[in-house]
Amino acid sequence: MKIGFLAMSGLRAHDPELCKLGLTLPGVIERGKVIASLPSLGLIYLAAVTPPGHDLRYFEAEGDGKEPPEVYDCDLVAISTFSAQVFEAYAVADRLRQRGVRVAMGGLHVTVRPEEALCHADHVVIGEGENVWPAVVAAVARGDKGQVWHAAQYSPVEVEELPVPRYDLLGQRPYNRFTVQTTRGCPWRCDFCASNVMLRQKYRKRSVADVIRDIRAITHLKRRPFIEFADDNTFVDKEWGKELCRQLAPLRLHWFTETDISVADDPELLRLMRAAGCRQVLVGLESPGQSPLEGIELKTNFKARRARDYVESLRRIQAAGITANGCFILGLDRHTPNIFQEVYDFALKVPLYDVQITVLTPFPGTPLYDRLLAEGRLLQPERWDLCTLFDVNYHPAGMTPEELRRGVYWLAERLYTEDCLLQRRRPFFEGMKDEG
Ligand code: B12
Repeated sequence: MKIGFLAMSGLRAHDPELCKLGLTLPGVIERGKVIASLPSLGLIYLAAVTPPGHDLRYFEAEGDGKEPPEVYDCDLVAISTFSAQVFEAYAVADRLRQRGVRVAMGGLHVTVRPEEALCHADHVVIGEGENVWPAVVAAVARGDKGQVWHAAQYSPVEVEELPVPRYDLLGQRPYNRFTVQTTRGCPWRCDFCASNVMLRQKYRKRSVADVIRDIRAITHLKRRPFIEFADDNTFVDKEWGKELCRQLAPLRLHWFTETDISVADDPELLRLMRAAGCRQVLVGLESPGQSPLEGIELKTNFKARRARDYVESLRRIQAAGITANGCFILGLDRHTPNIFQEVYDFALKVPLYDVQITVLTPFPGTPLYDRLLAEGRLLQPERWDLCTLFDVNYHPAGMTPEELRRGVYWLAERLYTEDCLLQRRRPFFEGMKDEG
């Protein structure tokens, strides 16, 4: 069969005022360019586990959600879904099926809304795809009728056994960065976490040798790629992290990852990360003060406990020559309209090289979604297209939706100007100069 893997690319946001701001603020434009073009790692993993004998192609539907005409030559098309683009993905699936192409859908969104997806796809996969995908392909080849597949009914995905993703299928698209996974999951279970539905298993680390093997495969396609680790929390295990860095260093690459604030506790790890080419760590701080962080995790209270040393920890990371991208969620239950000024002050106090502000977003499948639905606080339930992290779709507890929107504009207009970027970044570069 001819099998197509169709990723939905580009970023999404609907709030017109914020979109207008995004087009003008230097800090937003810069970040948008960096991440707008990343390949779908999930789909190239599926390609890697597809049984031999099929002709495989990778496609991307661009930011406008339009599929390239070549997908219609396929017998089967696998589509990966996030909530924000799922209506676009359903529309593509409908068009494909009208033209006789069979469609399989998987990914974060359909994992929690399989019945909804079954109205648009022949096959819908719940959970991690690697171990169930060969069975889906076999079923389509036999002409079986469509169904919902549960990954949990297949042997669990052993991350130590993952093959090299099929980076070679990506072709000549001008990607800024290539994604590699070193770990799956996160020990902290935040109630809003949008990766939550895939995090139900325990935290899993891959073998360092396999990670290096995958990066080498990328370097065959692009000599010095920038690597983005598509992890939820890379450096939970510090000793494993040090070994990863030691083996990365000889490759002389630059990379970015997401991790929690505890990297700052280990000076040797920070030194090895820098030497291994780490350029930035993205850390979910969520809120500058302790109180709003109380109870956001289902089992632990890690972030609330760490909040009091956030400033010092971030300074240690940046003093090691690694820029920090501090992420804040605006509109947590204990946030009042003061939060916007507090985040601004915090960002300048550290000062943070990069800051990401997003609004609390009830993604389907999260405890947050269920709670807000039960409390009658969702503005438009099931408007999945609003799950962008930028569109307000709930009643915050400590302000009105409009106050939250206005506060985000206010803060964005201050954090992302040329002046503020300079103010936040100059100390980092000066620190590097002092180091010689
Ligand atoms: C890379 C990335 C992107 C890339 C995506 C590139 C692409 N074309 O796919 C870009 C930059 C385009 C992007 C955009 C957005 N992203 Co993003 N992104 C990520 C990131 C960092 C890594 C994803 C990844 O590679 N995971 C690893 C792979 C292996 O896992 P996976 O994709 O889930 O795939 C597995 C399973 O889901 C399943 N599977 C997936 N697809 C399919 C299909 C079939 C047929 C089958 C059988 C199985 C299957 O099998 C795979 C292997 O096990 C995550 C955060 C994170 N750390 O995970 C956020 C994340 C996925 N993004 C998120 C969001 C919110 C967005 C945006 C809405 C942001 C915005 N406002 O624009 C947009 C969405 C617009 C769009 N185009 O879809 C949320 C998604 C939440 C959700 N439930 O929908 C996440 C979780 C971040 C977060 N914590 O908030 N993103």
